[in-house]
Amino acid sequence: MPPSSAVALRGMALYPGWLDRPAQEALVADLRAVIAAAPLFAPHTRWGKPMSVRMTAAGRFGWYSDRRGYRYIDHHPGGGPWPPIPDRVLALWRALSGASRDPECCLLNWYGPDARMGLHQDRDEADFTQPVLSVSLGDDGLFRVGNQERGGPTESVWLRSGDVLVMGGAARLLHHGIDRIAPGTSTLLPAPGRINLTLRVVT
Ligand code: MD3
Ligand code: FE
Repeated sequence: MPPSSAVALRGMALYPGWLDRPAQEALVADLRAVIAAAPLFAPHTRWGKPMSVRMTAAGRFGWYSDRRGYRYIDHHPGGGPWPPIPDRVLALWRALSGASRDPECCLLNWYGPDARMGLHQDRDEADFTQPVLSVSLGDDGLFRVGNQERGGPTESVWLRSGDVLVMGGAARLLHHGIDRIAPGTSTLLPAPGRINLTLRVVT
């Protein structure tokens, strides 16, 4: 794949098109196996409303939420184990994250045409000195990044299929979200939608 250099976005490093089309297709094949072993589910918010993004995970932990709150759990909500993180995903983490530890959770977010994710911080992990790495596949997603505190100015950028984003240092605690996707902008997936992988060290 042609190595692209990083673009700085509020302290995050964006690698546009880091994965070429064959690499994206290979990753999607790996993720089909993950979803077959650990089916997508819709986490509920604390208020009992299902989130529009469907999720599953690979690795030691998966992220889960229901009326009892947000947390990591060591098994799929259906009772089975989380599958292992695919080797090519681990290779991506080791190449780009700069982290001293391997990821313990590979969250898989599936966005249908109307799904979105509100502004939030990722703070359910124990060690904020460990970076987060995210991979976008399929249709474009409008990513919004804000500040460490609530409120203040935000910046938006379209994340496209094959883009990789690394959040380390002060950027690790920035508010962020996905306002919407643009259905039909990619031919990678058989139906309109977007997949995001978010890799994190949890403990
Ligand atoms: C900036 N996912 O799973 S990826 C999430 O596209 C999440 O599904 C979004 O936010 C998605 O928590 C955004 C980009 C991202 C991921 C984690 C971050 C940006 C981040 C953590 C800290 C700062
Ligand atoms: Fe997040």
